[in-house]
Amino acid sequence: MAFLKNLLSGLEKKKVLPVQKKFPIVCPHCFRKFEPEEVVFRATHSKEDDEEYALQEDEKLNAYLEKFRMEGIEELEAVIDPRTIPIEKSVYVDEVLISIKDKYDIETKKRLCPFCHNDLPYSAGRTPSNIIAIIGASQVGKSVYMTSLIHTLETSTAHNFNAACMPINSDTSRRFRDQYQDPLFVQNTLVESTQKEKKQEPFIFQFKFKDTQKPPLSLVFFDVAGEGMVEEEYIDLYANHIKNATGILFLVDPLQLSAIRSKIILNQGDKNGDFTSKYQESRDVVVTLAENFIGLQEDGKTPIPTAIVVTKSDMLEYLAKDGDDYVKANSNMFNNYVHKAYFNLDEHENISGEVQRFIEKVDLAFMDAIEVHFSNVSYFAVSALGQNPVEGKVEGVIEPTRVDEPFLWLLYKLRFIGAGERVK
Ligand SMILES: Nc1nc2c(ncn2[C@@H]2O[C@H](COP(=O)(O)OP(=O)(O)OP(=O)(O)O)[C@@H](O)[C@H]2O)c(=O)[nH]1
Ligand SMILES: [Mg+2]
Ligand SMILES: [Zn+2]
Repeated sequence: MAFLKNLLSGLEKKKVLPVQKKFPIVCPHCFRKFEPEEVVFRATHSKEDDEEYALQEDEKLNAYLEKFRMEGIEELEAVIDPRTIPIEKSVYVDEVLISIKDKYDIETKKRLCPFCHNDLPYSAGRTPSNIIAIIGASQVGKSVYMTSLIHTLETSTAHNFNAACMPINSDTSRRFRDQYQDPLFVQNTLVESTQKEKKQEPFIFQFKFKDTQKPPLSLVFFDVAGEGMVEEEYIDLYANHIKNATGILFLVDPLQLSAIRSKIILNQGDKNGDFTSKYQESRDVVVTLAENFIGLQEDGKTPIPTAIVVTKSDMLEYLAKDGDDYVKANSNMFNNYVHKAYFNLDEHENISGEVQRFIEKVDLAFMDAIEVHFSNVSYFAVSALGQNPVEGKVEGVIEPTRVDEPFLWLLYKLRFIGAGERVK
């Protein structure tokens, strides 16, 4: 039996994708999907005496900006349709059109989405683009989790999978560092509640394997305002990416579960850590998603792989003290586990089962709502900080627990990494 299992997991590990070099593009701004041939280009210069190349208003871009209540741009360089350019003036790399020379023989590499005219990342069309939506009620820990996850991917997870993870460009790098990473990991302060009125820009990272036979991935992370997650208009305008997501991380906060909140506070004793006073039912988030898009899919269910992630698992230790009621003191939730080279299914099944039983006990209504609307789910528990902050500050070194596991499960489900089981 052990031999068979070994053989099977070996085969599983060898499963690699055929080498594909051209991929459909999903615009990280408007989320329309199109082929790499359909991109348009922005000229890199203007000519006042040529109407075609004069600075002009870009109606498509302005319509996009207006939709998000952002100021339009008066004049921009012309947009060039590559179909008007002779083939010898077009440059293809790995079958993907990446630059053209315009009629003045001036090169442009600025590819734009044909629908909204926003810039496309340079990897567009050359790597599969995977939108990872991080959703959940207000204050469940989305912004902190995204920061801790990306930080972990860059510093250890990528290495464990013989890959490198890095921001797609210097703008993403700067924004992520200034708004998320440095405040948390350098200044040890927590980010403010994400604003509902503000459009969140995507954070695009590349996950590139050292083995060139494996295609790299573009990961598009979105951090949304939890407050908006129960409003139809918000989802429609600011969270459209969820509908087009390749994977969903659905975060649930144990401190917002009425069944256990008071118990945790009580058991915490005189440690005056932060406790969110905001309270929003996770189930209401499912309800909004259901009426907005899941309900329109076949059987009213979405097949998008969805990781249900219990956050702030460090706080569950206060429950464990109370005996076996909800969580065992020796629960796997409290032990970090590092998946290396492949996704360990054994380890995953243990934790998933445990968290599922936990949610069943504390929020059955949410569990039922999930089962009715999501067909591809698994359960996880993470602590992005490894501690409870006090007055908006963390102390010492941040030691996350199991923070990359839900993400690796998504990669496994999307067949970017293999899986294996321990030999019993
Ligand atoms: N104990 C503990 N608390 C955490 C952890 N992660 C986040 N928190 C707490 O949860 C609060 C909210 O975290 P955020 O990441 O800002 O929550 P959010 O889901 O982005 O909230 P909105 O932007 O308002 O939707 C933080 O200020 C922390 O006090 C964790 O791993 N452990
Ligand atoms: Mg936030
Ligand atoms: Zn677009």
